[in-house]
Amino acid sequence: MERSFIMIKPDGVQRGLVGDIISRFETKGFTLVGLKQMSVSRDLAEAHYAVHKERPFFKGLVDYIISAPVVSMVWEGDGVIASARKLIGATNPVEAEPGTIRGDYGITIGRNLIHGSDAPETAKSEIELWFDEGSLCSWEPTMKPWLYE
Ligand code: IDP
Ligand code: MG
Repeated sequence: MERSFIMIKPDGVQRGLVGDIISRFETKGFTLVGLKQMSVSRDLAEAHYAVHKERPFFKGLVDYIISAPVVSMVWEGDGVIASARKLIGATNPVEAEPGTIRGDYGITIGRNLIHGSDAPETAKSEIELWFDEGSLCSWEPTMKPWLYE
């Protein structure tokens, strides 16, 4: 079953949106297999966003991610990587559709509330970066026959 790394960024935590955001993934039908609130080191934030290290916003982005706790999660389900990106909405909240997390709660690209892996390879590497091997909890929801044909 596919897995995605999802992180509620410091603004989502500070604004009290953790419960709402988790609820959106839960009610969609995805399965939570990893969850932790944590302070992020500069090294970890830089490694996570290494692909953007030459971009002008990189330092501000890293400063933002380490400025307050984040909630790191791994969600599981068929198509969860692409589906989570849809639940999250466009990178710039001004362009994100109403009904998406960024569309409902965000105003600016520099405070866009949440991260979601963008492809199977990045999901795998991000899960390895953020979670120790063996710390994820695989389980079989009893409602599975009501979610999958
Ligand atoms: P994504 O989070 O939707 O995958 P990316 O383009 O991969 O978007 O950018 C990673 C993160 O970098 C964004 O979520 C946002 O927090 C930040 N970011 C991207 N572009 C800008 C910008 O122009 N100004 C400030 N922050 C930015
Ligand atoms: Mg990205």
